[in-house]
Amino acid sequence: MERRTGIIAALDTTNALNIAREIREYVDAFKVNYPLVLSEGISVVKELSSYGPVIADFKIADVPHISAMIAEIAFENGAKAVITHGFTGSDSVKAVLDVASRYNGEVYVVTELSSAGGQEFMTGVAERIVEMARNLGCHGLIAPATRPERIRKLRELAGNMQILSPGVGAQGGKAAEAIRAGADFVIVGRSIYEGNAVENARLLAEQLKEVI
Ligand code: 3DU
Repeated sequence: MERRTGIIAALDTTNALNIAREIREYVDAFKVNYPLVLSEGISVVKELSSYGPVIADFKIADVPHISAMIAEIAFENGAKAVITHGFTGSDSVKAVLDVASRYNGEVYVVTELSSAGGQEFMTGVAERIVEMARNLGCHGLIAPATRPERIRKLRELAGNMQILSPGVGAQGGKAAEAIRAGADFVIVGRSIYEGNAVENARLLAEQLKEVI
């Protein structure tokens, strides 16, 4: 993913298209998740793509042929990247990568969720997931802004993979701290789209100029 501002807007809101149009100059990409796609339909990916690259955060986690089908639907509808889980094992992640390569698309792998529950099981296997993602040639990782010390640790193992970091703002993480710990991008939802999205995005971009 090409970095200019270091911000990826998570558009978990039905007003996604308007917000994307208004904030595009302050962000590098848009992330869509199930709430938006299940309510608006998959065509929203193509519509959003006219304002910038779209990452389909479907947290793919299934047997390989189903994981591949999900990735195919995301890419054929214009997604530039997909997010997959890594705990499924390498066969499923590889299936997603194979589809991505046909579209010149990118694959980002979840290491551990930014919520407290992410520590219950996922922290224990995150390092192994990073190693697998790196060996398979994935483009990047999703790592928690709520735990910068974990970003720092996973960064050491990540090689050339990019780190995208959610959990900023509403979940308590700090954008600049995540970047300083080794994230390449922060993923920000509510702290942008709740309230004045343009002003929120502009201020965050301004703040991040110092650290990227
Ligand atoms: O908390 P926010 O409103 O900034 O939204 C965060 C987004 O990032 C949301 O779409 C969520 O599904 C995603 N995400 C996490 O919050 C934490 C993760 O570990 C992975 C993805």
